[in-house]
Amino acid sequence: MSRRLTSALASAALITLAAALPADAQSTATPTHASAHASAPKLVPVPVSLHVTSGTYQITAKTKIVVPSGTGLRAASYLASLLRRSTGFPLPIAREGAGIVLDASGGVGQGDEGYRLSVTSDGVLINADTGEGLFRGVQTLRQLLPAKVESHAKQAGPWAVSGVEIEDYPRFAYRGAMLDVARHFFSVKQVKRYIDLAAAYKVNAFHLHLSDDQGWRIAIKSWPRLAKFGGRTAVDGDPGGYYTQADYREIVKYAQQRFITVIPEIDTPGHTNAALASYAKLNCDGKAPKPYTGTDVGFSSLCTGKDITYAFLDDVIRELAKLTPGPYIHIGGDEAHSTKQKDYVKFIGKVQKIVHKYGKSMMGWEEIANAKISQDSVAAHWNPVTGTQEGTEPARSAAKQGVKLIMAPADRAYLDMKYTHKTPLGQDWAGLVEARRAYDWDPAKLITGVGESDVLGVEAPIWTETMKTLSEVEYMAYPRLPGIAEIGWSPASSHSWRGYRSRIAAQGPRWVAGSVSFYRSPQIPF
Ligand code: TNX
Repeated sequence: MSRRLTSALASAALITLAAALPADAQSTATPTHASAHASAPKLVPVPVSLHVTSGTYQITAKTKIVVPSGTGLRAASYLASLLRRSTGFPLPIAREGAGIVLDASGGVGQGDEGYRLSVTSDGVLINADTGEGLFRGVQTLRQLLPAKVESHAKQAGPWAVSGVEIEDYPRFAYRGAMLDVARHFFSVKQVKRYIDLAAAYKVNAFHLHLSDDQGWRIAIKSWPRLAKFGGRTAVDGDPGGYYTQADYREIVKYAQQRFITVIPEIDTPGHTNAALASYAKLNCDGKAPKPYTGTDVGFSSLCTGKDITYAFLDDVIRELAKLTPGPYIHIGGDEAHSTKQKDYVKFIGKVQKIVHKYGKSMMGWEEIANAKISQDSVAAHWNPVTGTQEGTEPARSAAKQGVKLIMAPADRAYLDMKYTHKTPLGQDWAGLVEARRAYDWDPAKLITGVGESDVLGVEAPIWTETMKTLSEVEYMAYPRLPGIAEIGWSPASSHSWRGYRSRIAAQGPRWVAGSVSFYRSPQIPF
């Protein structure tokens, strides 16, 4: 992902240039945002530029998906399976001819994720410099089709795509979704569905919170009791579970096919009761605590003074790094209230060394920036920002150290916060987060001293203390997750609640067709 990140960062710089232009010059650069035209297709995230043109293309039983080079195959097979399922058409993938053409021969010049899409009566053409760019373009094409395209069963046509010229690329390199599989466990099948739903909104990182006080969810061969014993529990005494290494590989591969990087998190030094309960020797007093099924935070800590702690982490990180093609290992680092600050700072330094030893960069929650960390590390800002900028020290410390930030403020981006006081699931410690609150903020303007170039991107975490089924998770994630994804992808100049509100409303019928459970926010005209 690092090359991709660099080029996406370069395109972010282009956007910054565009934003520096006077307002009317800017409007020529991005003349027709979808929000401005009633007839414009309603896309989330809104593309950089969109022109409605005349002509309509019909997908029929004779339509082919044309991929002039092998680079486009991943995007083509994704599109083919999606369209075959709902249209019932054969949609063969061909090397040449007309139809839906996915061309990765380059010339777009907007980073790895950039693409151009044009629809005329003769066909659909998606151009990109990479297979990844084609894949993002395919997600846009999907939203140009009738909502019933999301159905898992065959539907009657017509399958019309109306004329459009789109040019598009992301504002930020990182647009993440995080799923907590530790508080409640979710099967490989459920995880795949969550990944798939996020891919539709151009999310490109999937962060798996694999361990916490209540459960350890990944098999580590050198420490088998972590999963076998530590994986048994979940919040409220609900059934636990864990992924075998083969399961994890399957998730990684599934994400890869969608150009999504998996980031595994082993939370340390706090949030570690499941590990401490599995191995007595990891505890300072040599005594294993009981498994924990409550929802308190901040009571557990690895024994930072013991050598075995680092031998343990070396084994875990080595095994995880081997299974993970992406550039990051997430080491948690949040809410280590039971670790003394001086021990915490030393601990983070040591863990960062282990992560580097296995060829990866360290990602962590923002507290890791209270330690001196290297510039390839990434810190995720999560503490809610009050009007007074209180609690923003770690994020500012990251920026000062040249460490990039992911913005995931709990009072905007936490998908486990209740929408209203009536929401049956979720928590409210960071306040209520209705659809508008989740969308209406700018990651580069949240914290004084943390600007556009300090921000790698955004992330929407979902913590599952109160959620046991995937449909509950979906209800909390939709419509908020697409809002966060749009903030990460679309140019700052396109940000408008009014425009977004009508575009996100148009996603409702798509979720209905795809049986996605979602919250019908009264703020959105669904
Ligand atoms: C805080 S945010 C946590 C999680 C909880 C979440 C609940 C963060 C890095 N830690 O352990 O699950 O709040 O909203």
